[in-house]
Amino acid sequence: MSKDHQITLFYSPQTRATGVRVLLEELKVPYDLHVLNMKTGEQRQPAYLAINPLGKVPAVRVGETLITEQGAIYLYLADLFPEVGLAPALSDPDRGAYLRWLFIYGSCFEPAVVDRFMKREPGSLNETPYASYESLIDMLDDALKTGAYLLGDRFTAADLLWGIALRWTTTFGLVEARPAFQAYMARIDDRASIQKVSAEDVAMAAEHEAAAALLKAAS
Ligand SMILES: N[C@@H](CCC(=O)N[C@@H](CS)C(=O)NCC(=O)O)C(=O)O
Repeated sequence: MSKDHQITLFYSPQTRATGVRVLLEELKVPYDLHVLNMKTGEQRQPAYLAINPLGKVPAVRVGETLITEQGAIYLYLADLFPEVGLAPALSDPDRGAYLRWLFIYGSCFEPAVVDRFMKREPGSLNETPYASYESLIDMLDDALKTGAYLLGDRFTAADLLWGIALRWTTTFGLVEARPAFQAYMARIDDRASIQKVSAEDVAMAAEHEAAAALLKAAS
């Protein structure tokens, strides 16, 4: 267990790394931010490619353990601090639904949303990893109609992943803002952790834009 080790989050504002920072705030643990300016391409420099050869954030280092991919990071961090209660334990009957939602996110939801964003024909029900966009979104809608959170009354790390993702996908018109989604997003947005990180992201993103503009002007 590497819980006592230093936690470093490789980060860019207003990206998929934002949710991981929110999770760390919810866990109330100290962490270092290693900020990458994507506007100047720092994520594609050799130093960061040594952390994640795909050049994507988030990545997290806990002691000597390096983790990439949102689902894996949420799973690891929430399990590392069980006392906070953001992850059902292995013996808890809710563990199955929790893992399911964490994995559906990366295995089904993101591919479905990216197909829509790229205006790609997704293929038949048995060709896609997510059956159809409609069935996936209906499944999410059904879950959120019956409870405040994905696991009913219980708030977990999976809700941070999904709540934040629904916010950006509905904002970009990739997912329709159904009433259950709106109520869910409002509940998640209300959390102090999100408000703090979002406000800091706005300032950091503006700094990154300015640095990129300076670089461009100098070249
Ligand atoms: N599969 C990755 C995707 C991460 C990802 O797409 N991150 C974007 C930011 S939202 C990124 O790092 N883009 C930088 C680039 O491609 O240059 C995950 O789920 O963690």
